[in-house]
Amino acid sequence: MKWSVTVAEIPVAQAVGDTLAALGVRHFFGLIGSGNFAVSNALVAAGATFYAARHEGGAITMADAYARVSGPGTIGVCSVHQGPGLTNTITGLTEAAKSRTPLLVLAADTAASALRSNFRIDQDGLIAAIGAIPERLHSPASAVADTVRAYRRAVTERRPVVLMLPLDVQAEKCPAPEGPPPAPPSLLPVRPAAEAVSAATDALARAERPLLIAGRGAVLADARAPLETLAEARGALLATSAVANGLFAGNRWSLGISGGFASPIAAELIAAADVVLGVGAALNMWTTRHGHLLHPDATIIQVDHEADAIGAHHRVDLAILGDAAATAQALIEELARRETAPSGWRTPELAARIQADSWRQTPFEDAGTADRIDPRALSRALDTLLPHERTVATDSGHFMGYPAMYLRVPDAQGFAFTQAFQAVGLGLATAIGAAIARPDRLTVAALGDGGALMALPELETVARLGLRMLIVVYNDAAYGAEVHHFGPHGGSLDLVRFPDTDFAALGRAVGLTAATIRTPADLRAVERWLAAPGTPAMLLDAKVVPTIVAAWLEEAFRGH
Ligand SMILES: Cc1ncc(C[n+]2csc(CCOP(=O)(O)OP(=O)(O)O)c2C)c(N)n1
Ligand SMILES: [Mg+2]
Repeated sequence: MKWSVTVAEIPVAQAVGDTLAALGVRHFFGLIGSGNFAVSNALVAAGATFYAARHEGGAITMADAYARVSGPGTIGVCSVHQGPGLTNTITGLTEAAKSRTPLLVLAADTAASALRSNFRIDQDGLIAAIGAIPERLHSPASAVADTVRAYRRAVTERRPVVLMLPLDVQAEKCPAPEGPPPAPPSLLPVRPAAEAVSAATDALARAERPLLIAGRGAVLADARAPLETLAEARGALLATSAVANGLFAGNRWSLGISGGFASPIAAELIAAADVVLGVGAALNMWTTRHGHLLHPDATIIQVDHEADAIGAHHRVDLAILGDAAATAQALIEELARRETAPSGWRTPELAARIQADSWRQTPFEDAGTADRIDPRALSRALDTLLPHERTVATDSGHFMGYPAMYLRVPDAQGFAFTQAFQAVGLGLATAIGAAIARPDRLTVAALGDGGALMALPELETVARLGLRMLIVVYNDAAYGAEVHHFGPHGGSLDLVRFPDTDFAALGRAVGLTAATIRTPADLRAVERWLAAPGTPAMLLDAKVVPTIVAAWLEEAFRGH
């Protein structure tokens, strides 16, 4: 029996779309098939903007980067067809799971009874296997509650959640929700235990050369201000993991990135620290150069809001379980209570050395020729040419250190680094999601030729969406990382070298502005482009010297 006389009914897909819009979803990414057509249209009808990718592998990473660059409080949303639509997201979804990005994937699913559907796979099992959370619309009656629960888990657990939308449930109607859905509870950050704060303050108070290394946990906790105050109170220097690059931009005591990308002066000072406070940073092999960057006698304090992260990669002498910002605040208060004076490390001479010896000032022998540009010279010239208000998104590969080292960013949201899964090919989609999150900034997509070719369909997306973007392809016509990995051992490199690709022609074919860069003088094309706002995004096919081997990569291969 039906109560339809008094209870209005709406399609389940509409209930899902209305609920998500009411929860605050304003932008979403995806690729439309029959299974997600209705729900995506419902979300658009409810006020959200949809961005169509040309491959789900792009759509998922766009949503991931959109969430990262928008900052705490915003989740990424991606809508896909069942079966292959979902399997196409798996690499980018794994990246998001490893990076703990709050993300909601709306994935159609076959009806429970459609045992022989071509599209049928165990979607729940697949999603669980990569560390994301499978959720499900269980019935028309629970559709709104199921949607709210999936959204809430993505926000509070900071993980990608895949909400399965079975076609048979979608085909039904459900009662129209009465009033807006309940907002997820706002959870206050976890304060650390007093004993842990006291022990850490003891160590910090004794330090002569204290150093603070902040990671993504610090970015997510919005901890810049309390961390800078804490560092000032103790006269500490500041550094970040690669993914948190930019967090302390503009602070004269910031050394930039700790790890393989660290400048010589940064590496020297990081190694000199006698107390290292890692905050929301895994202190993994990349940040510590396989543990060799930090002094063997340094006292290591690690702050994380998850017990599992503490000591996972590096020796830890003192652990503090707590939110990055709340812990910084507690340490500030305890230092003040004890009236601890700053260490003597911050001298004007040291500040001058830090400013004078960054990567941009460190000399190198320019290996450029008449038809090949040195990737360092290219990166340094771009840093000078491009507006400071920028977002730098990088792909994976040998080239990736150059943009991280030479291209300054205005803040942590200005650096989009989807590298937790070390997958090649996510860079362009990362840049697209970033550009949509921050249209006020110029987005720089730094790609290798291998990664650019993996992401090729999304060049069309950049042009179609009219994004303000400079795509820089560091083109060595090779999987350079593999060339430099195996070349020194005398292995055949035939499988990892390719004929040169004309990326400028590929860019023009989809409507982008494009230029081939062989010498620094060719970068005048970028100046002309910058001077003509409103022209389509630009692609640079930079023919780079293929023989230079980045020190960070050599070190990673050696394991020290
Ligand atoms: C999806 C994926 N496939 C393969 C690899 C192995 N891999 C690491 S770097 C690299 C080469 C990337 O080439 P390119 O984008 O041109 O950058 P380059 O190293 O030449 O600077 C490959 C194939 C990977 N990390 N991820
Ligand atoms: Mg290459």
